[in-house]
Formats: sequence, structure tokens, C-alpha cells
Amino acid sequence: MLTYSRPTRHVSEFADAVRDGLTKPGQKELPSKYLYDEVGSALFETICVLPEYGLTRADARLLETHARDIVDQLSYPIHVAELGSGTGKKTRWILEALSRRQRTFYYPIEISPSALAACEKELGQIDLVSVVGYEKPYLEGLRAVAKGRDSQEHLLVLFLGSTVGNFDREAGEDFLHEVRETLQPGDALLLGTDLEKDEQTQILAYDDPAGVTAAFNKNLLARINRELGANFDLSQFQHEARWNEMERRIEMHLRSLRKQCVSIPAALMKVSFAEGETIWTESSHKYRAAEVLAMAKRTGYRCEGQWIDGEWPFAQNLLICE
Ligand code: AVI
Repeated sequence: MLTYSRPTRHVSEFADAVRDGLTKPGQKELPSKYLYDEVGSALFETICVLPEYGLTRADARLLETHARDIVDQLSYPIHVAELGSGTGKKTRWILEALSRRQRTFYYPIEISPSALAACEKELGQIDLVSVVGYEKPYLEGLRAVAKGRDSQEHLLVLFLGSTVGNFDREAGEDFLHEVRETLQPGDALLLGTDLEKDEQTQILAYDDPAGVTAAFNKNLLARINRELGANFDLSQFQHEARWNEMERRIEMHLRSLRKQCVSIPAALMKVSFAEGETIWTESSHKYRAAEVLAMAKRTGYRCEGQWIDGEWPFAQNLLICE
């Protein structure tokens, strides 16, 4: 007897996104959030320690060096919510600085259950810090945290690692505005932004010689094979990192090495690729320090501090809600 099992919501959302992206007229696309399944998240952790990818080290160095200055600018009592905490390693510096002043609640908001578990384990051991994880999308999680707080308590929201750069510039600004709408005057947003640097350094950061970023990018096709029953031949696609000068962003693409047709049963589709055609999988926008200040002002914050790393141009921006 044939049985039909209805796809879970998670699988059918992924299938819809794949179908929409691969049937777009002109440039084919896949949303970058799907890069982060268990395999993709592990590959991203490896990217963060590559010598060519200075971003994560710069982010962490700034937090380690300036955590005291940062917490000195905040209004108390205050608790911390982090958007996309990952394993939360860099956050330790801020939580330790805060725990010298008060008992602190830390709310990591993260859709990867394994990253959330690692984060709870890593940071739950700091004295006077209580960790309460939210396995939710960013804004949904932040709204839940904001709703649960007492009226005299402030919130510090962490949005580190230049994740804002993975939004289109306009969408990034809209997102900062939505975060602001969820917060109260005097609350704070600590925003990490990767700054523009020379083209060769930027390209190498997204096309490392060990091929880890290539594996991270190609895993998206492997994930479509695993979860949607597709037959992508990974050897027939090549990772590519491009600097788009006009938009000031790195774009990751997967280039088809030959004319080919792929079937994706769970998305009820077959898709053809011309030789040389690409799928655009991610954008990573780079900023100018002054641009971040202007963006903060337009979205309802004043910038109370901006710290720039001396080795790898990256800025930590402390934005206070007006
Ligand atoms: C998560 N995000 C900020 C990373 C970035 O640099 O845009 C993702 C990444 N993609 C390739 N390498 C790293």
C-alpha cells in the first residue's frame, strides 16, 4: 500500500523558498538563512577561525578590550538579549563586565537548537548570570523578551558579528528600526559592523585557500539533496566570491560548470542551468564608520560610542534608544 506523508512545515517552507529562488527570472537565488543547518553552522564556526577571516577575531577583540567602557554607558538595572547568539563565545566579556555590577539575565535568541544548547552551557557558568534561551527568529524572540520584563528594567540588545551586513542595505536599516520599535528610550543596541577594506583582503575572507567557505556555500546544495530529495552534483558547481563595488558588498555565488538539469522532488520542480550560470546565495555588506552613525540616527538611536579595531577594520557601535 502506498502511504503519503505530508511534509513538515519546516520542509515545505524550505521547498517553497527553493522553488521561488530558482524560478526567479534572470538571476537565480537562494536565501542565505538556509546556509545554516547543522553542517553549515559547523562550517561557519570553522570559517570564524580561518586566518583569512579576520572579522570574528576583530569583533571579539573589541569586546574584550572595551567591555568595561561599554557597560559604563548603560542605564541600570539592565538585562541582555542577543540576536543570533551562535555559541555565544564573544558575549562572555560583556556578561562578565555586567556581572561585576548586578545579577544579569541573558536571553540568547537563536534558531539553531545545538548552538543554543552550546551557548547555555558556555555562558550559564558565569557567576551572577542566568541564561534563558529562546529558540525563535530574531524579532519574535526579542518581542517575547521585551514583553516579559519589568517596567523599570532596561535591555541591552547584542547584534554582533556584522550579521546586519547579510541584509540588503535598506532591509538592514528597516530591521534596526523594528528593533528600536520593540525597545524603550534608554535601552541599548550593541551593533557589530564589518568595515570596507581593500578588495583582495575581502575576497580572500570569503574564498579561503583551504576551501572551507566553498564547502559552506556548496553545503546549501547538499542540504537541498538531503532534505528535498534533489540530485545536485556538487562537483559540477563552483564557489565564487565577488566584490560588488557599486553596492559595497561581497556576494557569494555557485557557478554551474556545465549545462545541466536538476530535479527537486519535494519542491515539485526540475531546474535547468546554462553553463556558467550562477545561483546567488549570500550578500555581505561592508560599511563606512560614518555611515553607521547616520543609519543609527535615521532609525531612532544616538551613538554613544564607536570602537574600531586596529588590525581588521571592524566597528563596535553602542546605540542608545532616543
Ligand atoms: C554571519 N555573517 C556575518 C557572515 C559574513 O561574513 O557575512 C557569514 C559568512 N559567509 C561567508 N563567510 C562568512
